[in-house]
Formats: sequence, C-alpha cells, structure tokens
Amino acid sequence: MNTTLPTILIVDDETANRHLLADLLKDECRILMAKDGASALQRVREENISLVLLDASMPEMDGYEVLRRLKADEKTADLSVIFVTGQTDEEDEERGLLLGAVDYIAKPIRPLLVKARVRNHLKFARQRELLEQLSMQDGLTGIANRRCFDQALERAWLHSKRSGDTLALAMIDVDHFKAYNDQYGHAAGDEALKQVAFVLSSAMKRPYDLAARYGGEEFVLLLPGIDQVHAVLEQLRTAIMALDIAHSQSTAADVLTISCGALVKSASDGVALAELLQRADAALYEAKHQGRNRVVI
Ligand code: GH3
Ligand code: MG
Ligand code: MG
Ligand code: MG
Repeated sequence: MNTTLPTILIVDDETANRHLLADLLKDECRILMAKDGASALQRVREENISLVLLDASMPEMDGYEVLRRLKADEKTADLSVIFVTGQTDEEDEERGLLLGAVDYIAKPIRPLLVKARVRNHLKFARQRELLEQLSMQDGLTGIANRRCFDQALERAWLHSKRSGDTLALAMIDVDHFKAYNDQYGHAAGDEALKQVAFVLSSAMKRPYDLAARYGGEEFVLLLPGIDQVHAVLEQLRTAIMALDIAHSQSTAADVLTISCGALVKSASDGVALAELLQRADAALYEAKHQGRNRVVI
C-alpha cells in the first residue's frame, strides 16, 4: 500500500454507490468505506483522513447528523466533507453547505467532475494542513514555536485543573549568546541554536511533552506530571555541554552552556496561568545570577 496517497472515507448505505466511487478514485487515493454514520465517525477517529464523501440519506443517522457531529468535535471540525447525494433540492444543498460541507455532488454522479472536485479539495486540504503546521513551527530550528507552546500550556493547565496532576515548566536560555555571535558570527549562532533545539526536542519522550523556541535564544519545556524535573534539566544541561560547541568568551565554561529555571505546579495550587511563566523566568534569572550553566527550581 502506498502510504503517501491521501486517505478518503466513502460513506454510503448502498454497497453499489460505495464501490462506484471507490473504483473511480482508487488510483489516486487510499480508500476507506463506511456503510452508516456511526461507523463513519468511528473511522474518522481512528484514521488520518483527508476527505470524506458523505451520503446524505442513510437510515439511523443521516449525513447531516454525521457532519454536525464532526463539526462539534474540535479534533474533526476542520475535516473536509463533500456531500454526494440524490437530495438535490436547493434547500438540501444549502443546508449541507451551511453545516460546513465544502462541496455538494449530485447523484447520479458524473465521474470526471467527481474526480476533478475531489482532486481540488484534496489540494486545498493539503495546503491548509501545511499552513497549520507552519503556523506552529519555528522557522530556524523546526521545533514548536511560541504560539504552539502557549496553546499547549493552556491545554495542559486545564487538564491539570481537572486531574490535579502537576505540571513542570522550564525556561532555558543560552548563556552569553550575544558574545557567541560576536565571536563566531551570526551563522554559527544559528547553527548552535539548531543543535540546542535538537537536543531539547529529542529529550521529549512522551506525546504530551513539548520543547518550544520561545524567542531568540530562549526555549521552554512543558512536562506534565513530572516531579523530578531537576534531574531531567540537569541531564539536558550536561547534554548541551557535551555538544562541545567552543565558546571562548563565556564566563561559565569554555563551551556553549544553558541556564534553566523551572517550577512544578498543579493548577489546583491556586496559581494563575500567567504567573507560571513569570515564576519560571524568575528562577532562570536566579540561575543567571548564580553564575549560569545551572538549574534553579
Ligand atoms: P545571558 O547569558 O545573560 O543570557 O547573555 P546573552 O548574551 O545570551 O543575552 P542577551 O539577551 O544579551 O543576548 C541574546 C543574544 O541572542 C542577542 C541576539 O543577537 C542573539 N540571538 C537571538 N536570536 C537569535 C537568532 O535567531 N540567531 C542568532 N544567531 N542569534 C540570535
Ligand atoms: Mg443513502
Ligand atoms: Mg535571553
Ligand atoms: Mg542568553
């Protein structure tokens, strides 16, 4: 199976209709099929689907209800859905489009037009995914950017409020980086930031851990449910030294180093979200004050 093909989900209660569309699109898409609304919603949760071709009239749950449920769930709200249906009244079509369908195809289908429309919508979906990805990514290092971090922090904080779990937040700043640029040049500085970003992001082992570039030579880590954050940060501090990036102008060591400030909190401790970063930043300031290349919690 070619995994680079986009995945399409064909939803129709009639077998013949499903196979007609599948035959038409199988050369350019990976095809999944569902014969009712409930199994369609199930497939959407399990698979990475780019486009849904959705029959409007189905027994039990009709296509409009399927679309309504997809739109109501944040995880599937942006999924592209095309109605393929015999209900071609102006009101039906308007209803589908108002619910958020990207297009409306009338049965009996005209094969060439279906192919062309599907191709266009797959292209739009790809472009949107790419834009979404770029808007969350730091251009220089390729790791998460500040926007991505801010959203993740808010989600993690809400989760901590519900669960009572702790949340570790660390601010990391490269030591004497202005002097590094002055000594070795801005291009070498960029290269060093990429290496630091790689070490930090590679250390994020669980799916909800996040390393992000917060701006300039500052990074942030989000580690939900971790209490031994000091050990994690010590390991990272050592790993950055082990990169062995010469820094003759540093007062902290003869290689590039980082300072880390962190805190471990639970949302139920009564701290405001806005205070978290301030407190991590205060700990970082203390690490700088104590001579850099160290972790303060
Ligand atoms: P400290 O140890 O107190 O953090 O000193 P510092 O020199 O690292 O801190 P300062 O805030 O004075 O300087 C940060 C420097 O980081 C200045 C800026 O040119 C550099 N910098 C920020 N972003 C980038 C970048 O994207 N690429 C490069 N090469 N340098 C950057
Ligand atoms: Mg039907
Ligand atoms: Mg700084
Ligand atoms: Mg710095």
